[in-house]
Amino acid sequence: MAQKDDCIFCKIANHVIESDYVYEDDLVCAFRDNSPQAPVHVLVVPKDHYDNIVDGVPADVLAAMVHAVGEVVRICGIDKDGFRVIANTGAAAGQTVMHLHMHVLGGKKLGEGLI
Ligand code: DGP
Repeated sequence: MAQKDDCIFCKIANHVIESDYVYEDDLVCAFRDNSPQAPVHVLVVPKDHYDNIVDGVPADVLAAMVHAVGEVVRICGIDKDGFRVIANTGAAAGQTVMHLHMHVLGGKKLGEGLI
């Protein structure tokens, strides 16, 4: 799997378009959401294109995303207070950018419901 020409997150993850990056390694990067829903709202995305979390994502990429979540919460200082990780999957779940991403949200008391 590689990049997709018309995908905004492919462009951001591979620095074709620059963004407000928080963390990066060989497989993934993390940058601040441009419509933040919490004081800390960061998106963790793979550099290669996968539509969503069940789109045949290799185990090393998934592991790199989970590792990146840990780095993001430490860097942003929300590791102790609690945070939320969300991967909206499909339009019915509110996925608007069809490139796998995990939202990392924190920095305030979050709502208690799941939906
Ligand atoms: P979702 O609804 O789960 O697909 O979330 C997509 C998120 O991506 C949404 O919170 C807004 C954010 N987003 C969309 N386009 C851009 C962009 O060009 N730059 C950044 N930083 N965030 C974006």
